[in-house]
Amino acid sequence: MLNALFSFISRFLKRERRLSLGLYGKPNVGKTTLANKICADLAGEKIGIASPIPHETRTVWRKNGVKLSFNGKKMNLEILDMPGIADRIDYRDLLLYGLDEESAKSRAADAAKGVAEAMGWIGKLDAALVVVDCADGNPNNQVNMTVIKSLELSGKPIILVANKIDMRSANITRVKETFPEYPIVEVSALTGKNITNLYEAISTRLTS
Ligand SMILES: Nc1nc2c(ncn2[C@@H]2O[C@H](COP(=O)(O)OP(=O)(O)O)[C@@H](O)[C@H]2O)c(=O)[nH]1
Ligand SMILES: [Mg+2]
Repeated sequence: MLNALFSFISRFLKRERRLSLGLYGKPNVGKTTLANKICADLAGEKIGIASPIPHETRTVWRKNGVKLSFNGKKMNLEILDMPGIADRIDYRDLLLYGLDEESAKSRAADAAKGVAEAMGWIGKLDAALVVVDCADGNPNNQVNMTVIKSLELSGKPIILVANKIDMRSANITRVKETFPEYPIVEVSALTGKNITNLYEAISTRLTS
């Protein structure tokens, strides 16, 4: 109790704002790679495993004590790396990645639960990064629209992150045209390109 009080006073004096920040988006857009980059930069260790096989993240991975300090502004983030939101999960699609039938079925069933878990978190978070893959031909898809609308309806501030700008097929113009009402931060979670722009956006646009 006393510890909690000291911690509160110390945070207040340091003007350190707490913010729980969820990463949302379709499977394979690079949420975990981005969460790992953020956590490695700001907390010294990664949060989870990224993979080319869809639905690697099937439950919410959380990391506390992710300290962002930008232009004298201090934030204490909790990063929540969400399972990918998919409008169709079919175990047969996973067979193409070399999984056997049993593993594919179990992965698909867990992934479906993961979608529900991720959507259930929307009401509890302070803010979200909605991650879009610039190299995905169609950012104007049902998943992106549903996630953004749900976050908006819950009154959560959003930063739209256009990821994978390092890819030759990246088309940032299409992402901008699809979401004209949102400022977009373009990054490569893999190479770290422009990641400082994301830290600036979090520290200036998100409040708890
Ligand atoms: N080229 C490129 N690949 C990326 C980038 N971010 C993630 N990836 C790759 O995309 C795949 C899916 O990444 P992951 O982080 O697991 O996606 P998640 O399902 O959204 O969590 C992996 O093979 C990553 O290496 C990026 O910025 N550039
Ligand atoms: Mg993931």
